[in-house]
Amino acid sequence: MKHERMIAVAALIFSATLSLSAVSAVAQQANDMNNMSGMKMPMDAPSPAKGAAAKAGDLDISGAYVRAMLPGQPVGGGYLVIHNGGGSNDTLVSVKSPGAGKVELHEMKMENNIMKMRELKDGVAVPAGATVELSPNGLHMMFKQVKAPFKQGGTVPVTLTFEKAGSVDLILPVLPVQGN
Ligand SMILES: [Cu+2]
Repeated sequence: MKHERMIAVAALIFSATLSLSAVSAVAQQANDMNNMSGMKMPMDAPSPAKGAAAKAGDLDISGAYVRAMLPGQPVGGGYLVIHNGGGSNDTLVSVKSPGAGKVELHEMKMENNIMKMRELKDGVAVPAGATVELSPNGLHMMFKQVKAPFKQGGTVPVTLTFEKAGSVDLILPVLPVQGN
């Protein structure tokens, strides 16, 4: 009897290990594919093909996504790339989402070896001809008072408002924390 139970437990552990290694194999494959593209990108850089894209006047928005939230994580992070193909400077002044009480624009900065985050009350400048990236460990959208934690496979609608280009709606996919 006792022996049978031990076998059952061993089988359970074995299948758990198996599914874990399947997950890491998939992650490895994703990394290999990133490397094959020949572009030098940090491991957690967004893949523009996976994110949402939109146009607002002279602005091209691409690679827009939010990260799945970990259990107990109080806030969500959102990222995108904005290219200003026009001749005048613009500014991303605000972000709104029905999925969060408020969305702030933040930046991360190293100060005395400590990563600090602060709100950019004046928004994110998008100079003429420039490409501005909101990415993990840099500029980002911070979703506060999130109504339901962002889950992989889900979506989060947002409205971006620019000083000159006006407002644009995007549906952001929720991508896994690793391997996106
Ligand atoms: Cu933040």
